[in-house]
Amino acid sequence: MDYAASREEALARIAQAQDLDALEKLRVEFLGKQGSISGLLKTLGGMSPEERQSTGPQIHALREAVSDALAARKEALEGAALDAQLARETIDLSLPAPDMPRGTIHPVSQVMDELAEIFADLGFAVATGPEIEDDWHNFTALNIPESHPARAMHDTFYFPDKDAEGRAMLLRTHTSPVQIRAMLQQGAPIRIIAPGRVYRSDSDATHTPMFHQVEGLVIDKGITLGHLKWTLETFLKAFFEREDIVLRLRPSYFPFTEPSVEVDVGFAIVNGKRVLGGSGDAPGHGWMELLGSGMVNRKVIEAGGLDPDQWQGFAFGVGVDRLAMLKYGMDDLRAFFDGDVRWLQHYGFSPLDVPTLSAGVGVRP
Ligand code: 2U9
Repeated sequence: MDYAASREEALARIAQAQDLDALEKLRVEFLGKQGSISGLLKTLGGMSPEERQSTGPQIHALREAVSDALAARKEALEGAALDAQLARETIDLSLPAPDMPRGTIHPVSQVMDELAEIFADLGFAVATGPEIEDDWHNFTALNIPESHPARAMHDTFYFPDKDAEGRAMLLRTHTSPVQIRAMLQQGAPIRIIAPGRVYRSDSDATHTPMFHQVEGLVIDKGITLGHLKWTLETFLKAFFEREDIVLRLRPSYFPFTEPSVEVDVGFAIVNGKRVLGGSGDAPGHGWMELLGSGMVNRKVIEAGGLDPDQWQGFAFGVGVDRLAMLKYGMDDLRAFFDGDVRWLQHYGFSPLDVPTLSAGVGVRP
């Protein structure tokens, strides 16, 4: 056998391999388990000692040469591939930067950050939950049984199929199921706000099928309407950044709270626009309905797995989009969801101005 010729042929073919795949095929052909050189090595076992002494070193030298050539060619091909990639992937650092960053923080995100900041200072944690809910968490646990008119009133988006437990599935109509889940999971006491998207099949100038809510829930011992009023007053003063915010509590009805109160905020008319602040009873002033709230219904505390004779609480709910419009002066809710970059340039916020209580929660861009 002419090992020198085999070697020349193998090295020539390796030198001609154009890419790593072709080279790998050659490695398998020569040195793989069934490879030609591996085959030669296996013949050593059947040779006489003299034959092995003369042939062995030639076969080993052949294997060494082929293996070195494969490694060298591999390095060369990899180097060439890297060079090609580096040549391809260039960044022109001399290009001018855009004249200004285009993205801004959406007013809804800004207001949610402001709410989290203000309520964190009052000891509330932020809780979130699924937007696809079942009718027990969204309705039944909140004292809205199947026959209750509130179920129809919520204009619910239902899914066609029920879940494994036979519960109707829906897009949550309020963030209240988040608080039910929190009561069941963490027990009492509780101080949370639940901000997020909610869905109702309702669409006109002031209603969109998806909007944002924040709800709050406090469960503890000896909680009264006084705690509710102080909390909402402190929140609204911090949010609107005015000390002269005046609240008016009116009796109302919600299935999940008893007693229930609607909260109005006093406003004045300044240059034809409503500006929050002062008593709504003053001349030229009025009251604007802003929040719903109340003491958590005993049945809801029970549904949350707690004993209503031990634990009491208050809850409230308010539209985040509505809060943003009032604070930052937008007049059309639909523009919130158009994704128009010009609107965002005007109404959006700088990502660098994070709301803080020390620097002001509502820093304008
Ligand atoms: C639990 C118990 C009670 C949350 C509440 C309201 C009153 C309310 C509306 C405000 C404007 C919805 O966005 S809106 O249309 N909300 O009036 N929400 S009390 O009560 C709860 C929640 C969870 C466990």
